[in-house]
Amino acid sequence: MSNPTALASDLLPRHIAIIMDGNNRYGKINHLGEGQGHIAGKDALDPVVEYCVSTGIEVLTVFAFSSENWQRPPSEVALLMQLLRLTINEQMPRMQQYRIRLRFIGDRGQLSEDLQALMADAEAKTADFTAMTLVIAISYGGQWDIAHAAKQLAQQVEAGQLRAEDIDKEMLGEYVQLADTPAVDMLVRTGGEYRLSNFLLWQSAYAELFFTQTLWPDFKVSELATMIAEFAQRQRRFGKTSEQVVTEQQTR
Ligand code: M2E
Repeated sequence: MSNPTALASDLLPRHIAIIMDGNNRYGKINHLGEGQGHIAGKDALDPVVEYCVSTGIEVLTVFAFSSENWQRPPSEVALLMQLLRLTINEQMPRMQQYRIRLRFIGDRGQLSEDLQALMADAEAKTADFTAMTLVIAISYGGQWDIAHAAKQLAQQVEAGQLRAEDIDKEMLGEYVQLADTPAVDMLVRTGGEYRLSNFLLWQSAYAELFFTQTLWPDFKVSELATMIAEFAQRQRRFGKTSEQVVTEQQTR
């Protein structure tokens, strides 16, 4: 079944990004052991992925591990790395089943060789799938992303292949991560904080923002569906004065 909420496809987000926050608080509230909140959070993504595929969302990007997360206690970093390994291995049959392309963004050089190899292998095995693209941001930061793009242009200038005066936002936009996918339409943050936390800064320039108190392990597809309906409402007003919207509704 495609687009089960029956929203016109021009009112659907093409690219949804999610900051999956609240795992540690979920662990504390539910008296789980250290790191167990992340284990609970690991499984909350599956129904969200299935819902996005069935709704016709083209790209879903999730923040699994930020540039700043390296500063967490070493035991938590180690657990998250182990969970990443485990999750990638676990997800591969599902990617095949749903024909989902898996991609990773972030500073891979920071990750262990075996994790880098696992990521490259997962990308290669799913490269031809077109039902949806699932992007996992690991060791990712929006400022790193923009600096990394700037460095590539600077190297071209240094090599005499590019003139500095020819650099504009369109050109820089071709070198940030996900330059080949639609911009983020909808950015969701769970866990009750009202911050972007250095997620997809460039790619979210015009994104509609959604915040919820729900902790990530408690996040349900029904809440995402409500947000997508709200997104469609907001799109109907996009770039128009409230008077124009009223006039349009009257002439319908
Ligand atoms: C994820 C990673 O906090 C992270 C722990 C591991 C699972 N996770 C959250 C992810 O974001 C890889 C895949 Cl293939 C899917 C989800």
